[in-house]
Amino acid sequence: MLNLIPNLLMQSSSDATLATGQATTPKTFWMPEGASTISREVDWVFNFINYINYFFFVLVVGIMLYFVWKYRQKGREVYARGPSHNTMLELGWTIAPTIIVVVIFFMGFRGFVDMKTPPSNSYQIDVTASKWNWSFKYPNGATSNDLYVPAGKPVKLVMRSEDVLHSFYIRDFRVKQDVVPGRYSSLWFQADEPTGSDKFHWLFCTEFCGKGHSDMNRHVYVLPEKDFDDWVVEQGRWLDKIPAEELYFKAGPQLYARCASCHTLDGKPSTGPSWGNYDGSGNIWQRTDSKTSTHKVDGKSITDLVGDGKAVPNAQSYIRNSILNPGEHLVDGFGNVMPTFRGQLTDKGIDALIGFMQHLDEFDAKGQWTKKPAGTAAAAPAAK
Ligand code: HEC
Ligand SMILES: [Cu+2]
Repeated sequence: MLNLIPNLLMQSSSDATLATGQATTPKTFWMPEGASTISREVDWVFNFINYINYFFFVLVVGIMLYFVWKYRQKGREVYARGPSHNTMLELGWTIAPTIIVVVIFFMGFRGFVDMKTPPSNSYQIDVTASKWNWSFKYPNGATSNDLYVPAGKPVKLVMRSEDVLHSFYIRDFRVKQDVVPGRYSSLWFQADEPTGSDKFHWLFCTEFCGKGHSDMNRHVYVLPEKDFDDWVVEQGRWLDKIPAEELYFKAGPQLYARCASCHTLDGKPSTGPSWGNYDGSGNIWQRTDSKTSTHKVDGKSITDLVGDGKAVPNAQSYIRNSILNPGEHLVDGFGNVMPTFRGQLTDKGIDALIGFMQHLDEFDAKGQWTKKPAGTAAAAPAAK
């Protein structure tokens, strides 16, 4: 019963920052310790409803038992009929519950709106659910099977399913959301208290999704922001395991996926210039590497910019610079809207993308590698 009191106090000062080592809400008979900022609101409504239930359970059952005892038949006497109406009583048992239910609605609604509105500075992690796995993808391209999040920062998950309905649930954070094939759903939370890497919160799939459903339990690690940054960089080094000569076809398509929303391969410009031949000057590699290119950058021919003794020594440097400082030189006809990939792509990632551009003829219009590795080196790439 006493649990309600600390929760009430916390609710009233919900913006107060927590001292370290303190859970957001205490463990109760029904709930594990709360560990996210939303758990105060959720637990408060939960406890509120729960204590109302206890109260009325005791009241109703108590009165019932009392009446059973009081009006028991004592002899053979027959009682007269009791009262059939009591206006005050009836008004009371209509109005009081209505008020309680409206209060519950507004408290629940407030929490719901909070849960549905991720702060704009949220750290985004992409989640893919499949039979029977969770995959988490971080902004630098790193992926993991357990979830790692920075402490003290709002985290937004954008989730999709590859096959059937799954449901994402972290009970300690009091967050739960269906993951539906064919659409994106999202969810956010903020956990202020780091777990370290030896403790964790449980993540469950709570939608029965086939025989491996129970294999979808994962760990959620909350790391201090600094440790998290180090972890995500380290985790992002997936590229390091790929040998240099396989880089362009093993890593290229994956990395290109992050450019595909603006750069097509089929020659049709979209937000950015197509990497295919869109202006008669060849594909992205040919037009930057050629000494006779008619490609226009900053209102001039790219040959005035790129080459021995020019501002940019070679095509590789031009492409690298376009990725790290996209606003510095602008392709004619396009606005300065490309985001910088500084800090998101390593040198090896940029190498992979340059290699991808140099071998564009080996990829289909979606960026899938169509060539088999051995024995085809002799065939000259068809001119496009
Ligand atoms: C939001 C859209 C957008 C995304 C995403 C994007 N770019 Fe761009 N990119 C542009 C636009 C617009 C231009 C033309 C203006 C300019 O030069 O900055 C451009 C230009 C370029 C150029 C120069 C092209 C040329 O023909 O001279 C390169 C190289 C480039 N982008 C590489 C990339 C790579 C690599 C990625 C992914 C890692 C990427 N871009 C992601 C919008 C985008
Ligand atoms: Cu599932």
